[in-house]
Amino acid sequence: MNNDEIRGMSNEKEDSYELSIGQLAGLTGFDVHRLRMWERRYGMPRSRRLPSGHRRYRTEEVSRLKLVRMALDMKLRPAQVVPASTDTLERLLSGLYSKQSTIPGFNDTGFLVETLAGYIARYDADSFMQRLYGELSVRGPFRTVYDLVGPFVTRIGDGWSSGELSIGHEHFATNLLNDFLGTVWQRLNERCEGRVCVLATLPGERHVLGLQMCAVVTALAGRQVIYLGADLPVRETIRIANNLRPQALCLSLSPAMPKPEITETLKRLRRDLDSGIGMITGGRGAIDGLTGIERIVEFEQYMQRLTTTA
Ligand code: B12
Repeated sequence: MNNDEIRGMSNEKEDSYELSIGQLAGLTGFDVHRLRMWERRYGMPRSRRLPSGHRRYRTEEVSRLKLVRMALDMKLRPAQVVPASTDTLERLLSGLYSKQSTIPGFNDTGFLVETLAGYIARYDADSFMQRLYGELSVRGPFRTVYDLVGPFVTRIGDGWSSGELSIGHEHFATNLLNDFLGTVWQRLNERCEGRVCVLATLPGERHVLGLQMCAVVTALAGRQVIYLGADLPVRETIRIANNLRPQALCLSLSPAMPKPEITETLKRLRRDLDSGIGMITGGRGAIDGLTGIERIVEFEQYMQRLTTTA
């Protein structure tokens, strides 16, 4: 089944039970027979029946069942985990993972990303923010952005493409992340006395999460962030940058924008920016090989670039 078909099916019935058993099986990797068997045996995953007799599941079941899979992989018994609520599964898994966190190379990102996705599926903003701030206090800003927020954004994008999450979920998640990342870099920025970096996107670009992540790393590198956000006219970006004379103009580019348009606009920016101002681009829409414009893929490299050059 392709993405359009999946989306079409979930739009057939606009209520909170959005997934058919086939969709749920496809999205969680548990086969249809097992899902039916578990419902008979444990009453979960709970479904609602349409007049035709077909089952419909809440979209939250996907992240709950992904946690069930993680718990089964950790050798817990189906009777213990299949009927458990998402909260119970999170507590169980947090306990198990924290015991293992001392093992070198151990990584619990998958569990955390799934937990965050579960909060989004349930529109639970409080738990989502609490969890992110909790991780921030343990991991610090760089690792939270790099290890957690990046993979989480990808998870939300994939959830939307597969029909698991609605566009409303995606907007809900994006707005919460915007608040979180904005608060993090603004706090760091208060203490920055280093050179300025101007952060912007190109006209027409509405994706700003990459830019917000970039702002956190910029402030961590001790640079003062001047955040211009999305969709500013090029003329204005040039005027501000030439006035402020930053170390660099840093641009976040998504793949949604047409490449020829990006290339033209970047060339124009480079031509009209003072030559002493660096130009750094990042994000999946960034383009290699343009004279005087650096493309940086990883935030580690970006941090290094800002801190090792004046
Ligand atoms: C959230 C989102 C939206 C939101 C954005 C809200 C907001 N305020 O930001 C909304 C709903 C508005 C949206 C709209 C659209 N979107 Co959208 N969106 C996404 C989503 C889920 C996340 C995008 C994001 O923020 N990524 C930012 C970061 C996390 O990712 P990244 O670019 O890979 O960057 C990494 C690094 O490179 C680095 N980085 C980023 N910037 C910088 C900068 C510097 C200097 C450095 C050093 C590093 C760096 O940070 C990241 C770390 O992992 C993606 C799916 C995805 N998996 O990315 C689709 C996605 C980008 N969107 C897509 C599309 C098609 C669109 C629309 C055209 C849809 C439509 N038909 O309207 C519009 C276009 C709007 C526009 N004109 O810009 C496609 C693009 C595909 C393509 N190749 O064309 C994607 C990939 C989804 C998909 N799989 O189809 N979108």
